[in-house]
Amino acid sequence: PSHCVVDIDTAPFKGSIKLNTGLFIDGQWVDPVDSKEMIDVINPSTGKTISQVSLGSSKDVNIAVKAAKMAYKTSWGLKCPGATRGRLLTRLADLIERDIDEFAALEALNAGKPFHIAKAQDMAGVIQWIRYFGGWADKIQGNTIETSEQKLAYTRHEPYGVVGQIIPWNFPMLMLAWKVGPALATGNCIVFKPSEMTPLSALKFADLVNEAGFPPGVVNLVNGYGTTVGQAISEHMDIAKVAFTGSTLVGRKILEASARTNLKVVTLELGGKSPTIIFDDCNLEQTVKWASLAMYSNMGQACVAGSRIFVQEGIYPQFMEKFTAIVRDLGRATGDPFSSTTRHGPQVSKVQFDRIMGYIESGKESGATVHLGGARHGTEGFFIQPTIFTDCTPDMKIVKEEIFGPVAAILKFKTEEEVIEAANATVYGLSSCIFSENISRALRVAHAIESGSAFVNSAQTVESSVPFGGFKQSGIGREHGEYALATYTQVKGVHVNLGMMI
Ligand code: TXE
Repeated sequence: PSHCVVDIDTAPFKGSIKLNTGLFIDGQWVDPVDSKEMIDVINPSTGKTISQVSLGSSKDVNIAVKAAKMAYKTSWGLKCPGATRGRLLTRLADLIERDIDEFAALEALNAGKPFHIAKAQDMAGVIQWIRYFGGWADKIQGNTIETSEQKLAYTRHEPYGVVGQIIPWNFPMLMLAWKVGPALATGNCIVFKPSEMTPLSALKFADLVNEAGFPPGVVNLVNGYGTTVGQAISEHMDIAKVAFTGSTLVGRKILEASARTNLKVVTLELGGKSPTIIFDDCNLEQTVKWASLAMYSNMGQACVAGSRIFVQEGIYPQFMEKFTAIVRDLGRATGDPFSSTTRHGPQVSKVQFDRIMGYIESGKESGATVHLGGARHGTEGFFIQPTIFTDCTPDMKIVKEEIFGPVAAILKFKTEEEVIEAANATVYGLSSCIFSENISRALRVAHAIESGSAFVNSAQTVESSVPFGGFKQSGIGREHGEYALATYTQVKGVHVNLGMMI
């Protein structure tokens, strides 16, 4: 059967990992209804196939939604006390922690993340997020509302029922945790699709959902392509809400699908072209490190990547000298994700590699200067050197479009007013970083930038408790914190007559 168990030898990581490669529906591993085709899962460090997983279709989505509906009616949602949901989420977090090395190895193998970073950051985040939302599960509360003495009015925050979740490849487990945590805490059942490029860690996750003791059908996984399985989730009449992280292009398609079908609630976490703004009065030693992290962490494949770096002219030469040294060091730490000295791995796929190389070419053609990098690293796999472009102007593609790779565009500025205007001259609005030791100025600029997150004298330090999401075309809705609960519940106003007569 296609839902076989594969043994993945992750040497030099110790041991091998057993994975079910089928679809996880109603608490069981099953074959797709139709297709006997499989999806090749590629190791981006080598370009070679690691394994194959089942390829689902809209028919499998239908079956998964039926199972989720049944679970919602019988054993989850309002049928299951919040404390029980919380305990299951906590148990799930504990099991993920037990197997953290295997998860980190799968992320390293399939997504090209340096193993030690996948463990200390991605997986630590996954555990934190699931625990955090486990803590919310018995604290979902409505309000009583003062109306008149003859009336009791109150609100209930009820789950939607079945929600769909479409997961990207840049943080396969972390993005899953961001979505699964609040959905389960609030009592929803889930049908989710991992990215077809990075499905391996989600397969292991599904096994742990069973081991933790979630009722069958509460969490269902359908592997497949966006245009089939993703589309079927977006169009499904019995899915009441869909959460998506990915490209702005696909985000639009999901909204359109909702408009055409059942007007399901759509939350979107999309692309960005986030500014990093560096003032003359910054703490330079710290700033260059944060700016590098903002731009190059996860090989630039982060929605919040600080890919437009605005540097005030007074500090420009010093900044460039120190920043270049740091990025050059990062370039030297490029290589095998399983090596303990690696800090920069491959891009996730050939498609992404080609896209990014295309942007590097476009930067050169449009007259920007390659200050550092600008080429492939090595001859095998999808590695790209950390790259810095200088002499950039606002009209260039590399300044306007999301590259989603390790490519920074540096822009010089003079005044605060000028940089606010330039930073806001984008259709995106996900994040921003502001560096200045003048706290009044730093906060003034943080407030003036049109973005859903602003990091002052830091970067990428997202928290499970602080809302996260996009202004403008970077998205709709917020993840994390109490705000995420609001996107997984619908509010009912209940009116009780305590003595009104007609
Ligand atoms: O994303 P897609 P791609 C951005 C980034 C990147 C670009 C393209 O700029 O270079 O998007 O990446 C599923 N209906 N981000 O093409 O296609 C797909 O199967 C429903 C930013 O890989 O958006 C996968 O599970 N679903 C981002 C998920 O959408 C569909 C993270 C994301 O893939 C679908 C990733 C459809 N019609 C890319 N088509 C971020 N915000 O962090 C595809 N999918």
